[in-house]
Amino acid sequence: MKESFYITTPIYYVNDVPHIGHAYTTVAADVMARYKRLAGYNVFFLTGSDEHGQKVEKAALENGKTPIQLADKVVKRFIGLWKKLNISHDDFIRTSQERHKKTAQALFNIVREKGDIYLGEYEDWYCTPCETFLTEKQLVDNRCPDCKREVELLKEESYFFRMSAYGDRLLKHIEENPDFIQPVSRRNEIISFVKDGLRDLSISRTTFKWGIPVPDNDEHVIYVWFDALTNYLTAVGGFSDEEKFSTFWPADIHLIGKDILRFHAVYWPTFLMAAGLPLPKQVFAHGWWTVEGEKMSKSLGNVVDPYQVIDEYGVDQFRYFLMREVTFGLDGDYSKSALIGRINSDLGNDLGNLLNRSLTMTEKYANGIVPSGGQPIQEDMELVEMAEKAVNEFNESMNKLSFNRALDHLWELIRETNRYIDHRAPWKLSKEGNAERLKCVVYTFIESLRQISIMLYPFMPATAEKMWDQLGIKEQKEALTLSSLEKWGGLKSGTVVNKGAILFPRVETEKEAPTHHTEPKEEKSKKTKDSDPAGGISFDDFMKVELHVGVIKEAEKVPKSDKLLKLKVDIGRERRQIVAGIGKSYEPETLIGKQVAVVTNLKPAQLMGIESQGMVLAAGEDELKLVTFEGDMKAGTRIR
Ligand code: ME8
Repeated sequence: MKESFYITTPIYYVNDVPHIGHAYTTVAADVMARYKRLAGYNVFFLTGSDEHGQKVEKAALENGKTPIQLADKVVKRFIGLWKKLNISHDDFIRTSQERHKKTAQALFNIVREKGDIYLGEYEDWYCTPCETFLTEKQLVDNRCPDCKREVELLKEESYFFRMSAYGDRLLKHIEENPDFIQPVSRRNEIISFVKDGLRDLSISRTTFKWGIPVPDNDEHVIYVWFDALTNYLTAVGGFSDEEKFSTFWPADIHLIGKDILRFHAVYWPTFLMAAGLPLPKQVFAHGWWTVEGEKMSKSLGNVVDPYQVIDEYGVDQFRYFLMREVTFGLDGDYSKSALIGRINSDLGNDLGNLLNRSLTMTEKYANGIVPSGGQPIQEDMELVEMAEKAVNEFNESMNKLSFNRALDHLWELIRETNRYIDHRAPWKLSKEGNAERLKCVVYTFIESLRQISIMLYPFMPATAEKMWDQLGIKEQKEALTLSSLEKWGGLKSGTVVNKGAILFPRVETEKEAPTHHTEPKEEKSKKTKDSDPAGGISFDDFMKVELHVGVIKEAEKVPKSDKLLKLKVDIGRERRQIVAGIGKSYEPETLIGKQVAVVTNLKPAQLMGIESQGMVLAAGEDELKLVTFEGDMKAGTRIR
């Protein structure tokens, strides 16, 4: 029987619409769920909505709605977003559902029967927006330490949970299970919180009605965190479906943001201990997103709407950015320029370009049919070994939820495969008529792409599926599993590739608009004035032009132009995209590896809509010859 894997996100409040923070946790959980399915697990992936409590009741009132009307409306926004984001949850739980009411009441009863819930009187500070009780000591200037808003002093009859009785047991559990709370810095925070001593917890309210009634005393509703946390049991049949429950409980991972760690790592485990239920295996608290360096807030008007980002940049682009940009567990900053940078460089230049050129060459040199691998030699084996290493490191990182590290390893393989193509130069092998080597090289880079597409799948499922289509392996189910990566060569020879549309079109930025072709007139006349009237320029003027040795890494024709070629040129510190008018004199393939002279400080220009970030020097009118060097020169060497 398949091993099970149960992962959850927080259930989100319905008094607010979804933003990038909610998208982040849910995408991360989706990545993990997809990864585990790929690895053959029986996965249950849960997300949902937290609908009860004073906050929702208030928000509904302000909107002229009943709480359930508000919840119904906002839930649609969440469900719609998950669909748009390709979230593959197995269930969406709403705490207003009857199935959940039963579980929450059952848990309450069990703990009460055990003697760990008692009726008392409650007097404490309460922060309504955060749904949090605070001790006098926790207040900062008589305000909530988290949201800095005013707190209320509440005095009412309340049921209490005897949390104080579980501090030692909880501490022991945390210490004996190093993975229980992750990452480690967060674990230490919780340890010191528990060591300070746990107080009994008020778990019911009489001051509002929008909640689950306490069994046998409907003057009280169950406190929202006792209600909300129980959702994790409801969805896997807690107290109702023994078979399902024993399959999936305890949960493998509760994935949450660091804001709600205490509820998950202190309250929740003590409730479960009192009920005699096993504890979740891990609570993982990720970091916090800011936006362009600022805290995200409605009043600042900088809340990032995921719907908008997806419409503008694409769903997989957004998913990739979220998972790649920050170390999972640490805080991160969202900015448009960082997102565009990732799309253009990692996705466009590295991945998109690799797929595109690989398929073009498979069509050109192998009639679009994956050849047999033939006899790999040392230089092919280097890539094979690199792939093996990337797969191992990828898996290791994924199992630690180090998503950005996993992507780093994957991108090392992508870049290495691009380099492999540069060095093995299939166009040369073709010219030399070396059919055997050519077959082997084509097989090697296509098989590498298959492996890449599988590792990419949890992060960018729609892209991976497009790649499978283009690689012709969509129907080869056995070639699309994680275990197929354990051995090189899962791609069948004879597979017919099917080159499709470019996956990641470049995102033009505002900065790219001005070019030297549209330079304002005043600037031009000023330059003329500055130049030497005797007809020469000074040495200093000449030195203003930065010239460097560049090595051409990629070259392709610009569509609809017989003159222009799009080059990728290594200039030492970076790779530049340069559009050069040498298409009538050179075939793109013959240029790879050539050392050329590059003007590197020209303002970028747009040529037929393509950005050119420099100029390659050549001589001649019709028949152009590139300026090259007598000996071997390193990319980036200054020319003077
Ligand atoms: O707390 N950066 O719901 P909630 C990163 N209903 N993640 C963020 C974020 C940000 N700026 N903002 C929100 C609740 N999140 C309770 C949970 S669970 C039994 C009950 C994410 O709608 C992050 O996962 O306030 C955080 O924990 C969650 O949204 C809070 O969502």
